[in-house]
Amino acid sequence: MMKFAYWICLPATIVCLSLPARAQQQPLKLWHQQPASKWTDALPIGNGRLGAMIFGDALNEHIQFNEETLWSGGPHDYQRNGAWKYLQPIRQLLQESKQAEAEALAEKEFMGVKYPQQTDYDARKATWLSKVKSDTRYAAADFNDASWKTMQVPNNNGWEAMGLGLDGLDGAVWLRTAFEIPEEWAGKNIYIDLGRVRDADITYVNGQRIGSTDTMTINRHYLIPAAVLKKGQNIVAMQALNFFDKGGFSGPRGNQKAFVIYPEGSTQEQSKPISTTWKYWVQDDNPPLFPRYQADYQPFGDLWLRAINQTAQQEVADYRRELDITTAISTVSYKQQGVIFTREYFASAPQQAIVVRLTASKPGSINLEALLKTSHKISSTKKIDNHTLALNLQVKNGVLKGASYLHVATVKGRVEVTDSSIVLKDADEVTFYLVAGTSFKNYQDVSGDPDAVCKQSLQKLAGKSYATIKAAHIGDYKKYFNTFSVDLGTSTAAALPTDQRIDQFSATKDPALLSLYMQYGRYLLISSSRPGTQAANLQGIWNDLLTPPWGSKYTSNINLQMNYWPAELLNLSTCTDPLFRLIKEAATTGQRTAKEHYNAPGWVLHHNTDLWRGTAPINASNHGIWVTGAAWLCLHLWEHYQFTQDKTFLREAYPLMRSAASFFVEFLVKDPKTGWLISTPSNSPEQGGLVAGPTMDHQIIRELFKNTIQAAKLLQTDLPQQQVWKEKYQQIAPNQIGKYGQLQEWLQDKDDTANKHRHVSHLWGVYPGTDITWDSSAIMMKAAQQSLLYRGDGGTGWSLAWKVNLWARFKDGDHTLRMAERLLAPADNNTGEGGGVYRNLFDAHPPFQIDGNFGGAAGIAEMLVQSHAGYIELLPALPAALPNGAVKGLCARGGFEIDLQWKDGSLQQATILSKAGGICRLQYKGKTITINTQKGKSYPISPTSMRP
Ligand code: FUC
Repeated sequence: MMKFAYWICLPATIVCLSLPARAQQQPLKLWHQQPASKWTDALPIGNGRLGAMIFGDALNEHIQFNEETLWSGGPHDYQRNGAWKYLQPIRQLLQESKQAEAEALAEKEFMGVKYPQQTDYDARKATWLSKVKSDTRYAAADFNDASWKTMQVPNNNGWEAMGLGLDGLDGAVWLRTAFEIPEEWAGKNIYIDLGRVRDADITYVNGQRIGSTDTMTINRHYLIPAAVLKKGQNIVAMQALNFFDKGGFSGPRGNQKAFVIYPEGSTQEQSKPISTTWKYWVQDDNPPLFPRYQADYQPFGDLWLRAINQTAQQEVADYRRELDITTAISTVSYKQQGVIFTREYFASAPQQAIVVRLTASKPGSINLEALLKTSHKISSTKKIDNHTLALNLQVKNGVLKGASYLHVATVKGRVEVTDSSIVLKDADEVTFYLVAGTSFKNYQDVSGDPDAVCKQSLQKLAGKSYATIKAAHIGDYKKYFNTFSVDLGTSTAAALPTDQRIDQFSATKDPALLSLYMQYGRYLLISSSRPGTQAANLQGIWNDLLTPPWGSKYTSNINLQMNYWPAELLNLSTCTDPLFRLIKEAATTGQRTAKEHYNAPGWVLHHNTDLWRGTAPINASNHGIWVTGAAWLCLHLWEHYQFTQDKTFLREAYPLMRSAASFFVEFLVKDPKTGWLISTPSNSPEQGGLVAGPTMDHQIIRELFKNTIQAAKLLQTDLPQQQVWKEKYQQIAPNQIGKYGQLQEWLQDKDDTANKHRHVSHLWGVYPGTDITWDSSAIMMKAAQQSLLYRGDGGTGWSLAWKVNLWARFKDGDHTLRMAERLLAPADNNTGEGGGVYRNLFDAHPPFQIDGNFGGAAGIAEMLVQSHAGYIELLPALPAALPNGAVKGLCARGGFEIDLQWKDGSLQQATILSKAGGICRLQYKGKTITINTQKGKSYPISPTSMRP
């Protein structure tokens, strides 16, 4: 081993002074020259518990807000008792290669329990259906629908997303439109095609029923008998029956056309279009609650600030809105009739309040009406006192209640609070404090008092000036944010508005956008996951939909974990606290699932969890039965120890790891064909169906055993178990190389090289795991790389982010950067949405899903430092396009913090801060040095001696 020189034992402070202060040159701001026109243009703020999206309109400001514990559902058991009786039969079917039969049996007997229960639901649904179906007068040709509203169809994202105030609408909705029959078709039977409808429909023409379909996946293709048709105008009326989630016409499946008619005997090619403007009327919006496997995260409300005395005609000039991620303050400023208006917005953690401050350059200029609205149907507003308006609500599909109080403080002017608004006239300055709470106390207890939470928060604000509150917010935020800085170079593009930077982005043109993206990932984590709060869900804490994509819950076959990939690395270790609480709670519910589904000790988590800590299999047996969620989460416990060297933490975390490991001791079975221990039944997320022995599971379980043994050794405990885990470890099916030189995704060599699936599960062992490294097996590493080459460079947001990390682990800096560039591609263009970023830099799956932001931030760091293989490697995957840069505060396993600078593609200088003492092995370009460090000391590395 070669050694290179280093200077030792200089205190960190001296070292910091000796480094050029390069790393924070660029303005870390997102900014735009126009207000948000949609939610993904708006700028997010959050304090871990309360989140808000700032639209920034000058005359009609919209602040959509969330409180992280407002979810549908309620405390209940998710596991299906006695499901374990079917485990062996399912395994047997898989062993006999009867996958379809295994999935069918598992679907029937092995999935978790829905809430509310299916049996009650079926009866209630039948009663409801017979009631709504019996009233068909709206189908008649001569029914007068003049008072109905109109809707443009189809609505791919449901009628909820049409801006018609129909968010959360389930039930029976009538839709009507007219169509004309060309004369030459007279006397013919006519086909009408209407595309798909969520969820069921009964369709009539001129009052006659022409068809009905009760699944959302099939195109509505109905024959209208000639006898039903009239000369000239005909009326088609549909009763759409929507039981849950999105509703209405969802467009045709495949290449079919929708909203067309054509005579029997001809084809769709000869069709004529009919109107896509339909009248609609909600007949019944109260269907029985649809049983769901898990709950949905809910939006809370909307604060609107509407200008009075100023009309849209009065021109707004010099408009700018921005988000400064160094202070976590968003600002809007504009000029109107010579007056400069400025607003500041932040989510204060010390005060547990969202603060909105309005000022104007001319006294008495602020005139507005503030309204609190919500999409929750069961809600009301009321005046609390002369400065406070309250919003109370109750979620429809669950037990939780919420309250939000809006308190206003003004300088000069008049304030009038009614039960529905706060009106301000002629004020000099205005400050709003928005607080919120729910009845959630923990996943088993919903006895909280939301009004009391709001009152308490307001009390804490009493007597404090805006300046004090703002200063405390900045100080508090900076404690997290200032632990890390990065400079990847800059250019003139850095001065452009964020949307323009995104539109023209490449790493060479605008390297500063990459560092902004990295820091934005940290901003989003600090804003959505702080000690004491809930873990960041699929959308962090930001959500405006009652039925958000995938419930905006916690998907644990990649997405939840990816949210925390940057936490340790990017010096936000304490932001993992909510994840660890989630793990602890899921370990309790997961024990019941382990017992009832597998008759096994320990805990298990399948591919999703929610606020109520569901751990049983959900959705469908072909992908919901996937057993390694808990094991994967345990890696985060071990990583926290690795990065912090905190033994007290390890002592608390160890029982969770031990419990997860004890599950697999029981669960793994011997494959009769190979003799290896395999994981069955399970799935390689989320493809290939229910199988025996997916590679990913084996990598995760090996990692779990390995880390649990190491933890037990450190804690000097469980000697006999260590031996058992070791034996099991050795017998687990190994990684295998298949006939295309690929790393096999399954036990059998059946990979399809044309498969472009977003999940690259079998590469888990490369990242985030350590099952495959260049040191342990270069051959396997190459096979993994080959697999990724086959999979290609495309993907959803999070999939791209995973590929950033993987290419960094393969140490191909240029490919890593290429993936990062794709992750930063504009998601939102005129032709639709793709994986990339929205105008507010939120990650696009699409739709918005925050994991890509976090995974991407971690992946950029993996280009600069890696520490998973027993040593710290500096600049392991530096791309040619980023030859110069600096980073400070990047963390490495072993309890080290690293500052480094590079120039012309080579390391210039590095400093290693040892936070826990102990041996530090450093590698750069194949050279390794070992430093015996002391806790609290910094070790600058000599630049001259590091060149190869
Ligand atoms: C998994 C992924 C999807 C999405 C969802 C939340 O099911 O396969 O792409 O990210 O989680």
